[in-house]
Amino acid sequence: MRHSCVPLPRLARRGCDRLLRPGDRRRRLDGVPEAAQAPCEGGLLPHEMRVDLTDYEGNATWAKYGLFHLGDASTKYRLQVGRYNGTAGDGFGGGRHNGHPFTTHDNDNDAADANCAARYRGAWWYDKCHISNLNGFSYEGEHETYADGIEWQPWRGYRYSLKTAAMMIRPAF
Ligand SMILES: [Ca+2]
Repeated sequence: MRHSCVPLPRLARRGCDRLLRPGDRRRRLDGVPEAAQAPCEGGLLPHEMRVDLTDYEGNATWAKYGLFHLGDASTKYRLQVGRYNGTAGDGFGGGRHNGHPFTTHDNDNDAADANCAARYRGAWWYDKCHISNLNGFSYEGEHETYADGIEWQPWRGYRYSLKTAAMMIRPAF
């Protein structure tokens, strides 16, 4: 998992400081794209994220988030995601993943008694447990087991493992 933010060159850092100071989430400036109103935490650049998904029947869909930020290792790579739009449905919505740290089969940081990564054969920002599981097992389409494939529940539900899933991140301004 790569960190979602990159250090800014000096010029861009000045721009970020002009937008928002660390910890300042309220200050707004005219002409600044909405996504750039996200916190410039520690002088790091706010990012947006797009998810592209396909199934085995030739369908494609997408979800875009105007706000995407991962915390560093000290936060266990806590996810901040919001401002959804798209055709796939919001697979990070409903408070299920936003604000949660990352869980793997050997590092349980989720909100469930069990380890969601072990139970659902993935690694993700689990709550207890998920409405998306893009690191799940590749069953290549429909499967009998529950929610342990490459799932995006709002689109194909909990018993369909997707053909492809791509998460793309770029600076938000
Ligand atoms: Ca747990």
